[in-house]
Parts: sequence; C-alpha cells; structure tokens
Amino acid sequence: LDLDGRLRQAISNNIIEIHYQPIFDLETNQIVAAEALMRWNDDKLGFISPEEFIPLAEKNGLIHKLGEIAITQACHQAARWQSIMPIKISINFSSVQFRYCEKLLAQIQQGLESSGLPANRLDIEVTESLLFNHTQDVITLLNNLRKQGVELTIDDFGTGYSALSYLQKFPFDKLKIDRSFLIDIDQNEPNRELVGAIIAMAKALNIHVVAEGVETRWHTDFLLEKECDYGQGYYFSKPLPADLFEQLLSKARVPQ
Ligand code: G
Ligand code: G
Ligand code: NA
Repeated sequence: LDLDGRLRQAISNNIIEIHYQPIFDLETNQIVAAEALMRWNDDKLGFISPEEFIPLAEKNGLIHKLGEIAITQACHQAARWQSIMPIKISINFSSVQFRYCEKLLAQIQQGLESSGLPANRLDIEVTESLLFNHTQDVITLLNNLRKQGVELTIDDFGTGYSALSYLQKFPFDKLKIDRSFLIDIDQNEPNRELVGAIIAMAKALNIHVVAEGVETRWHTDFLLEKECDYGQGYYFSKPLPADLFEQLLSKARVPQ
C-alpha cells in the first residue's frame, strides 16, 4: 500500500491518536489548556509526522474524517478532565476543513453534545491562510461558533499574510505567536522587539497571547516581562499521550 492507503487503513483500524500539550498561565504557572495534536504511529511505517500526513489528507479528502476523530477524541477526553481541572482544549483546523462549513459546524456540535463538554471549554485554532481569501461562509461559521461561546485563536501568528485587519474583522480571543520568533530570541534583538510589539498590540485589542515554542527559563522570564498571558513548549512539557497528560494534570491539581 502507498501512504494514502496506509492512512485510510490507520483510520479504519482506529490507530490515529491525539496527544496533548499543556498550555500554562505564565503568571500563576497553572495549566489552563491543552492543545490536541494528532499522532499516527503506523505498524509498518513507524511514526509519521502530521506535517507529512495532514497535507496528504488535505489532498485526498481524508482531512474531514481526521477532523472528526480529533474533535470526538479531544472533546470526550477534555470533558472527563474537567473534574480534575477546568481546562480548555484547543483543536487545530486547516483551511481545507472550512471548505464545507456546514459539515464542520455539525461535527463540532456533535463533539460538544456527545461529550457534554461546555462550548466555552473548546478553543479552535485556525491559521492566517484561512482569513486570506475567506468566504462569507467562513465568517458566518466563526461568528456562529463565537456566539455559542467557543473560543477562537489565530495560530502561527506572524508567519503568514498577517494582515492586522484580521484581528479586527474576525472575532478572535487569542493569538499564538509562532515558535520561530522565540528560537534565538536571546540573541535576536529585532525578534525581541517584534514579539514585544505583537503582545502590546494584542493587549490593546483585548486579545490574549499564547507564546509557542517556550524552551528555556530565559524565554519565560522574557515573556513575563512583556506581559504575555500564556506559554506552551518543551520548557513546560512536550505533547503527551492522554494517560500521561492526565497524570500531569492530577499532580498539578491545587487542593481545594
Ligand atoms: O505536533 P506537531 O509539531 O507534530 O504538529 C505539526 C503540525 O501538524 C502542526 O502545525 C499542527 O498544527 C498540525 N496538526 C497536528 N494535529 C492536527 C490536527 O488534528 N488537525 C490539523 N488540521 N492539523 C494538525
Ligand atoms: O502551531 P503548531 O500547531 O504547528 O504547533 C504545534 C507543534 O509544535 C507540535 O508539532 C509540537 O510538537 C511542536 N512544539 C511544541 N512545543 C515545542 C517547543 O518548545 N519547541 C519546538 N521546537 N517545537 C515544539
Ligand atoms: Na496549533
């Protein structure tokens, strides 16, 4: 079988898994959310990165099925975790998944209803490419989700088309600064200025900021000084399978 066929088989054999990476409030050091990240560990081919299979699935149409798997697994898992800690769950959606807005809305509502997860515990991450060349259907869907209480995040902020007008035109709650800005930030003065400016601008617009790719103590100190709200990265934790993420949550739980 080719990769396409293996992916189809992986889906029908139910071996696509969701891993979870914690997102921390930088001020309190508490876990406030988890990002759902898809993982495919194939019996024959081994680990295949989403950077390889997501683009493939976007070409062959399997992305819609993968989206349904992510929504279902992540919503059910997050619903179970609410009793440990009231965290939000962030799910990634590519532009291709917004080609069928009605279908996508139905999948999201089904995920929420079947799991019992409150809508305001779900966060949807979209990339700037969705907003560039968006259709009216996309605007309607985003507004509809927002009205239900679902949170909306712009992912990979600063790497794509980055029209600042997007921040006003669409109902975003959060933006995620792409990890490429943080990599060498301790030696890169322009990136320090850029990250500081993005945080300040978001604050002025009442949009919360998540920094991605937080790998060092230096990063967290810098972000705190700039009053960035949230951090995600290897400094805190890599993405974890559900059972290990649950252990982390249980240990982090603050006794009442
Ligand atoms: O976790 P990792 O670095 O391997 O993820 C690589 C890329 O794959 C990330 O940019 C992420 O947005 C994307 N990705 C991971 N899981 C999903 C998913 O469930 N749906 C979509 N559309 N993209 C995902
Ligand atoms: O924006 P996107 O959805 O692509 O981001 C998620 C990806 O980033 C995942 O593939 C995850 O494994 C990866 N990632 C998470 N934290 C870090 C980090 O601290 N450093 C690096 N290099 N990658 C990270
Ligand atoms: Na993301």
